[in-house]
Amino acid sequence: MRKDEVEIAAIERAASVHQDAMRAALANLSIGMTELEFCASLEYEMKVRGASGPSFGTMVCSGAHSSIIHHVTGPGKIERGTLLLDWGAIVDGYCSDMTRTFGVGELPPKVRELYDVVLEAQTAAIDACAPGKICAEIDAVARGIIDRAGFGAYFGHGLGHGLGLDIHEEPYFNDLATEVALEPGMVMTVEPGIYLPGVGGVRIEDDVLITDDGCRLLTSFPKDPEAAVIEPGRVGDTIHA
Ligand SMILES: [Mn+2]
Repeated sequence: MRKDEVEIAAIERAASVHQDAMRAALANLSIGMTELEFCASLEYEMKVRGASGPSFGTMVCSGAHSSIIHHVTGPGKIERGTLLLDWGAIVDGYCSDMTRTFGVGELPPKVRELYDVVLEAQTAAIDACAPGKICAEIDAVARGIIDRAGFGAYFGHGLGHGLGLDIHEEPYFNDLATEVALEPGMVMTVEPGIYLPGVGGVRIEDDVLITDDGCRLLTSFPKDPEAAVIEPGRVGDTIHA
């Protein structure tokens, strides 16, 4: 569960590859391409940057598909509106994992409402990560914010998981992890979400390293609501940091 410096460096390389690949793939995104076409483009861009493969089945969820937690990337077309992307790379045997929710042309108003709640929950949970904190309590930080916003019934999974050689490792952020404390060297995802059936979903996920006095983000892709709105055909311009 505790990664050493060599392992952490590999996870950071994987994160760098998956983020650079997304910038390249988004620059070539266009309305009407299928989820599978975008998936192939993204996985191509990861591999040309040195990934041995995606760290799990890349999720491209267009429109209402974003409300399906385990949507399988398919032949549906990418339209104007919500586009949820969950992806990661394997580099030197180690996994990265990230989710961003974009608005192609626009974030629909209801989805933008969800976005603000999910981002607040994710930010608060990351801020709470530190050695000695109980994993269930970190989960509760995010869940409490989503509950109070009225969407508790629509956050149907745990807050996150360890990652390293495997995409899902101990420990886990969920309500069962009442006796597991964070320790320096643990690498965790923080990925709250809200999914309204038939309307759309939002999930925002980053990878964090638990440090001696708190935590440090290993991923850095923009996530403010303005950065989430992308214009097909020239989206690379808006995403580049
Ligand atoms: Mn994950």
